[in-house]
Amino acid sequence: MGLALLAVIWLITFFSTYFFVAKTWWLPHGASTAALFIDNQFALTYVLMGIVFVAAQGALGLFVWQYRDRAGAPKVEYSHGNTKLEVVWTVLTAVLFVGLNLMGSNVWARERFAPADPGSVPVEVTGMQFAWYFRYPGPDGKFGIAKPELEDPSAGGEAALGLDPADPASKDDVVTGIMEVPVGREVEVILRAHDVIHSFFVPAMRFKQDAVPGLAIHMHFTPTETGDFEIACAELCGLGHYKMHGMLKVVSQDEFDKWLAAREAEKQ
Ligand SMILES: [Cu+2]
Repeated sequence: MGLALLAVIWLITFFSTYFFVAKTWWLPHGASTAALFIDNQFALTYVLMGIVFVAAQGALGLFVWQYRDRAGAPKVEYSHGNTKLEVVWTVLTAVLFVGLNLMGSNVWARERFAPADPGSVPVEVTGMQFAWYFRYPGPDGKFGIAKPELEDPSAGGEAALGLDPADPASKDDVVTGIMEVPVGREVEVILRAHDVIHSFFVPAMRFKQDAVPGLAIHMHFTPTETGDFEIACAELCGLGHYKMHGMLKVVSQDEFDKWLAAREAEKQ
């Protein structure tokens, strides 16, 4: 029985470790400036935790077998633990967790607490059950006022966001259903939510942030490659959560300018 349990524990350990080592279900290719650091931090965390996991499960299997019940086995002795050992592994764990947090906090804070570059591209991203809307400020560089009482999600587009037509700054605002940005330039994301908490997740950009009703959350990222990248809602936000899918198109500056001008022209 001890041997069977050892085999089960080691097999579970082997297979669960295998899928991480073989990268069977892994992150998509990273396409932003923060991706390299985040991926390295991610890998380091997995390697360290993997070593601890394999060592602990290996020892567990071994002990299950070694201390099995058998004829002539010494009488069991129960201990109340070893204070010295407990202090050692608690301190080691604390050092590991705090250390990894401090290492990661820099890139985390850089996207959130440091303001976006003055030349960044502002895009307001609004999550509502169950779609993403993207708003660009237009040639005046200013977002018009959006009023909660004017919001009408069933109408879609500008009306969904509650743009106030009386505000001159809102005249040239462009609202789209896909997000398009130029490559190599910082994108300032202003995150809003209409109804419940959503989470704006762009795996290829290694970008994820909750959108909270009543808050305008400013963050930024810099795409480094052109292409189409998926946007998902990473917060279980209701029955239609599964279809809250969007697209991020990263294009050249030229293409971006043309696209935005065409959206602008459509408004007139
Ligand atoms: Cu959502």
